[in-house]
Amino acid sequence: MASEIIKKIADYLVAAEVEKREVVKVTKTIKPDLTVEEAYKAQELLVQKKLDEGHRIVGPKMGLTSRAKWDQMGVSEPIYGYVFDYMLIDNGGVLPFSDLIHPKAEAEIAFLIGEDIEGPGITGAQVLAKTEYVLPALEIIDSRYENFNFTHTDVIADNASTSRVVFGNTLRKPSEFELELVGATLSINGQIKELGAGAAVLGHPANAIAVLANMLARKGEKIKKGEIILSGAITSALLLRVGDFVSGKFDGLGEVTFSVG
Ligand code: OOG
Ligand code: MG
Repeated sequence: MASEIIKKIADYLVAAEVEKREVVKVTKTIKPDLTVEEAYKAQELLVQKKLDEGHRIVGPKMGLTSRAKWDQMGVSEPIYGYVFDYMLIDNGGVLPFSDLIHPKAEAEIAFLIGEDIEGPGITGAQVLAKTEYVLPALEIIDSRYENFNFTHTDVIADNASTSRVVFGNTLRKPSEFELELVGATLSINGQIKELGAGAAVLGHPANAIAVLANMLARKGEKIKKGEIILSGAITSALLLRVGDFVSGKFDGLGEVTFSVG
């Protein structure tokens, strides 16, 4: 049974998302000594609330898996959260700015999982063997905390800032690539703002999925066949404004775009 205080944290963060309102971080308001275990418990309650409302999980996601993100956010340990069906935006579609608080965009490589992956002890090579396809993605993160100001445990409780995702249309077999060498650019209004390669994500994006499998194993859970999983941003995230046209280009995996309306 979750304690009252953990329920309060989940309610606080769900309300902030629904009301599109930034809030002061949990470790400054509700629970200064929030532990990693309690933070994932709060995240679990938040996820359950969404499931109870009829939303469906697309897959877990990894975050804070590159040096660029660690430097940008001041938090340097990988975390996971969950992407839901209501968060999906079509490639080339519109992100309604008024739906969110202070969205930022990230370029990521996603994995469509072909077979269950159960930790502990999973390696990147094992992940690749169980990956049906890889595809490019843009994640739109929208921390519910003011100024994206949070600690490791705050961001875990906030479902790892997960908000919207645009998947690309090009699905390729992972064996066709050296994913760590896949270059990516992130542009706004035709100007390249960030660039990097798959290796920025824990040396190889499949390593991020392996870390996820091993983290889920601590709770007796696994990565499931059919899930589509973001491996974490390759570069730092870019703050979005109304009217922006955002494009992520990935070598061999095509382009993913959306406009901010
Ligand atoms: C946390 C979420 C990070 C990623 O890809 O690193 C994330 C944040 O930066 O607000 O999704
Ligand atoms: Mg991300």
